Amino acid sequence: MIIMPYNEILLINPPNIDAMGLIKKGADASVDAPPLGLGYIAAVLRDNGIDVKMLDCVGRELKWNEIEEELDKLRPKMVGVSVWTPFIRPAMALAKYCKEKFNSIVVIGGPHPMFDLDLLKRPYIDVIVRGEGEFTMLEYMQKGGPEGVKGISYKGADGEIVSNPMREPIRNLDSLPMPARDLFNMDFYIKNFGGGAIGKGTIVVGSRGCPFDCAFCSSSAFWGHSIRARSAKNIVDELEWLKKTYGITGFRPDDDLFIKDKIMALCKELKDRNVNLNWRAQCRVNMVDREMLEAMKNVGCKQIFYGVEAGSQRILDFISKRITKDQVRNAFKLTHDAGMETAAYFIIGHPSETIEEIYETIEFAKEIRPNYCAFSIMSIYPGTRVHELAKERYGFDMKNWEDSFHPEDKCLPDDIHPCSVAYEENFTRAELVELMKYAKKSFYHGVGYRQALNPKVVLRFIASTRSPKDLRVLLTTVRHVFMKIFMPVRRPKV
Ligand code: B12
Ligand code: SF4
Repeated sequence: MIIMPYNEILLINPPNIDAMGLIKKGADASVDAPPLGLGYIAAVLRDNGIDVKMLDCVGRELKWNEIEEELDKLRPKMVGVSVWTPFIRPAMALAKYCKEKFNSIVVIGGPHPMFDLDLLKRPYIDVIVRGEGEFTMLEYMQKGGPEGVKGISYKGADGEIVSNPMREPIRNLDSLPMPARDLFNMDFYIKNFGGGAIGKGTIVVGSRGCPFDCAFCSSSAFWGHSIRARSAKNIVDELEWLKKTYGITGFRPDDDLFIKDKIMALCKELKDRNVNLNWRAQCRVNMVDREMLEAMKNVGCKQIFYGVEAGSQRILDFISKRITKDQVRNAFKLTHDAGMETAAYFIIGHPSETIEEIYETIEFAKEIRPNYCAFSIMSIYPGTRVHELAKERYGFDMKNWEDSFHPEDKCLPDDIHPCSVAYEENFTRAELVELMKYAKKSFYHGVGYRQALNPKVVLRFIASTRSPKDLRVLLTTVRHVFMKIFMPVRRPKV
């Protein structure tokens, strides 16, 4: 039998679940950035002469019937669908549609399928790409089949799951082409970019891998423990191109982890090349110091987001966050001293967490006085220790991740995602939602309203309201301020 290479593919960025008409529009968590993973794969395939089309359902805000119409026109021979757990329902529906209607070869990849190979038991999934997709996909297409292609799992002759060995990580990320942003509706992403203080912008990803093992996160299992970083020159080349092409005024590096040398090199490059962009970054509290924060501030960094996760040291240790409360206090003080705003992310409902520890988190949030504070409930993702603990501690068994869909939930910005699975060891999902709402109210009641009423902040907020998302944040803040003035905040009964 002669095996022919595959020379065309339709890559698909599935829609939010609200596009399926199952929940109210806007109730889904919003996505403010293009799917760069698909962009990188597209760029590598295109450079190697493969015909790549992109169906960017999020960026084009397509409804389900429009997606079907689009697919009926394209009749793809092969599709590559990106699958994140919150998008599993639309992703599987797309895969099924393409297989049943056009008998397409269906390849899936991304952070969900890597840890859920049982998806291959479904008749409409042919291949799962595990880990980095660029060269696995290229080799698979050039070979015209999965046999011997590292990083691939597929159905064997008798329907059993065959997993080839993992592919070695891409060592030199500078050797990758820039993601094919021309295939996305960048106007949508730039308009919806949650920029706030940094204005019109988008994300770049400067590194892959993380040496930490936080219990709720699958990043190091997916990308590996060693950090592979692009050079500062390569990142700034991309930023200059983005500025010239899309007129961005700001950016957000969405790396999992920043290390000081890399940040210092980036700051120097931004300064030497006089790039003049505003930005904000997410850092770990134990990996910042005064010198680094001042260097960031001097080249346009306005805000730093920290994943604090909990106010109880026992919980921080239990989830292997490897930070102390004093490091948190210090990082917030240093960041404010350097003249930047802070945001703190907390999670409620960690494995083994008690009600007292949840209240400790809320009080700690007030103590460190971030300019912005988000509370989420602990969600279970495949490939995490939290998933293992859920199985061990209360017999959690998620055979079918589409079951995680909760259409009854209304979702405010930063609130629970309708498609997330709560960790329910000590509290039910409904109780966790109540506690999360209380945490938010209590924070605004105690601290947030003072920030919100600061005239400088109010003016900046109004000036930077450009998108429906910004407007929603503004209205939520206004509502919280009024709640502070008129409504008492009571602890929920749990
Ligand atoms: C940027 C980012 C966002 C952006 C969105 C950007 C976007 N549209 O992609 C924002 C801030 C909006 C966001 C939101 C959320 N995010 Co997020 N995000 C990231 C982050 C930090 C980087 C993504 C990225 O660009 N990576 C770089 C590119 C190159 O990698 P990639 O996209 O994964 O693609 C590679 C491979 O996965 C694979 N691949 C991917 N798709 C496909 C498809 C095919 C066919 C093939 C062959 C291969 C393949 O090949 C690609 C190239 O190597 C990742 C963490 C991480 N380091 O990846 C989390 C991550 C993807 N997010 C995550 C989560 C949980 C969320 C939220 C649910 C958080 C929340 N509670 O609200 C929301 C969901 C929003 C929604 N509506 O559902 C989880 C997903 C876990 C899971 N199992 O699904 C991650 C992995 C973080 C983590 N470690 O837990 N996120
Ligand atoms: S939460 Fe951040 S630091 Fe922790 S393992 Fe994930 S990427 Fe690494």
